[in-house]
Amino acid sequence: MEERAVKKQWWKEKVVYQIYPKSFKDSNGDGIGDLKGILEKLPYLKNLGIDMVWLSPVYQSPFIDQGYDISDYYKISEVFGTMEDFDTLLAEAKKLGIGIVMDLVINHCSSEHEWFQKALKDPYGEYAGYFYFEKGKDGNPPSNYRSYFGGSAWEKVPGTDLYYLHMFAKEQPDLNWENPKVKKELFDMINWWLDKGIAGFRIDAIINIKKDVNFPSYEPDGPDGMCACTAMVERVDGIGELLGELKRETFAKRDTFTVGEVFNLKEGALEEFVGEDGYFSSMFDFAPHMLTEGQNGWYDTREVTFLEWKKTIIQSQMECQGKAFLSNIIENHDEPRGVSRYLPEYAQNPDGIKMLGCVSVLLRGIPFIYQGQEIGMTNCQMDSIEDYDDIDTYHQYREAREAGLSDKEALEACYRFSRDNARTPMQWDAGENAGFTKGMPWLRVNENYRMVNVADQEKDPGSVLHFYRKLIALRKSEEWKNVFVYGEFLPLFEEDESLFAYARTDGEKKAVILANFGKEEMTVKFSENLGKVLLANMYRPQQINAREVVLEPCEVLVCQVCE
Ligand code: TEU
Ligand code: CA
Repeated sequence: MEERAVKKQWWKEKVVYQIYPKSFKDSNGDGIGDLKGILEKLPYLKNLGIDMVWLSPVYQSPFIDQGYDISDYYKISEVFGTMEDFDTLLAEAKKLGIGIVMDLVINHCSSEHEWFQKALKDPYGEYAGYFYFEKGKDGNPPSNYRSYFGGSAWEKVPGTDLYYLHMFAKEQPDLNWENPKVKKELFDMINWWLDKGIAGFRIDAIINIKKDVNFPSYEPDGPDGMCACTAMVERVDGIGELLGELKRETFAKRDTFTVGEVFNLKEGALEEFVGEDGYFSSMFDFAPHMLTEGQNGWYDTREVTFLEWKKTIIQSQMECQGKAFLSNIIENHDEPRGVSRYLPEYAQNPDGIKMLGCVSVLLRGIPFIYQGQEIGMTNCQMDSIEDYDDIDTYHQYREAREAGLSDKEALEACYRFSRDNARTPMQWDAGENAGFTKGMPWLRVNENYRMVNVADQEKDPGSVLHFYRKLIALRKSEEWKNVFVYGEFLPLFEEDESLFAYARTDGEKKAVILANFGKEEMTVKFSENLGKVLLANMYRPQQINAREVVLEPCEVLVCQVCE
């Protein structure tokens, strides 16, 4: 395909690391990660080759949804430290050339936010207009929307015949983006954080901010007679006006990096959202994650084949080639560990883990690495639902039990898909609590921390950690960054059911990535000559100098191709 020139922009050349502060490093022994703990680990992140760090929310919050329920946008939760701690982290990170990306949660706030408290005190007053306070219908909620966390998306306003909308928890009332006062409050807050010198924002659940204020009900999609609230989100028009205004009033005033958490994007809206002049710099490619979406929840997800997963990634790459820059992940704080999800049992070993990481990080787009991914952290088997601490996991467990699954079966679904798989404490060493805390960790440490931890992998040049360092260094190297950052993505052997292969080229140089996800060794034949080996997870000479190569199971090979 004719490759349109892709504008060079600073954030396109970066590698981003997502920190879930609550589970990263505890500095004061209360069992909860904090800002001082992150400060302590900045040299580790620098050494990994990280350029930007996205912090999941650290604002004041009652932690109903682990901080995605903000009660004061201008305050750091005392759980994580103080605003001085934040300012120190920001400054020290900057000294190391690391930008801080904050999490922007503006579809909803916490029910403890003063705006909502004022609205409850006067349900017909000014602050009720900051939310959606709607009359019920015949003693029922205004519509049959189900929230993401189960149950009606409408909650009674005490002492009235009104309900308020909450697409997430009832403690997360949706903000009314039709209200100019709400937009002004939010834009002022965003600019206040940008004025502090942060590098940008990851923007939470942003597709949800536009509502159809008639709140029509839709065909029920489950035995509860409700329909997913996304039924309205997917149908309503007009989000572009809101996002354009958001960008004009905030991000566009500076050279800000923004990455949207966008689900349910309408057909054909890619460039409007993340094209050269899009609302955001980038957005996450969630297509691979959506493959396992169950009809009713985690308990009825379907098996996904390697070929389907590979083709989904290729499709995303081809759709945005020359138009947009997606952000590529294998996991995040809402998803199970990529190693447990995307690697077949026989490949869940250091070679397979390196292979998966390599295939993801060298794609076209911005690589996001989630805390612990760089050492190959895996899902964590819990013994009972009480071992979890996540509102969505409780909800999914309930759904499974109500659908007739046993406790064991429901727990199995949680083991495969719970968000807490990604939220178990970072595994720093083989000591007590994996070196995460000297106190009682807020969430169980994965028992495999004695085998999977930073300290041991630092000492082993053949470890996953050392491989990730080399992988990131290759992507950013003077010699190859133009290829891996700005180069075209060319899928290869697309129909092969075990080989994940693609090329990256900037027209001058070309590299191929060959990954054998199969159980057997395979011979790959090329029309061009495989030359210099750029990266490998198994022994390879400096040069291949051949047009064919035999790959072991779980072997990944990156090499230059010459005509
Ligand atoms: O998630 C938004 C979102 O789309 C959710 O449906 C997500 O898929 C769900 O949480 C999966 O269990 C964002 C945050 O990433 C998530 O942690 C928050 O719970 C949610 O918004 C509400 O702020
Ligand atoms: Ca702490």
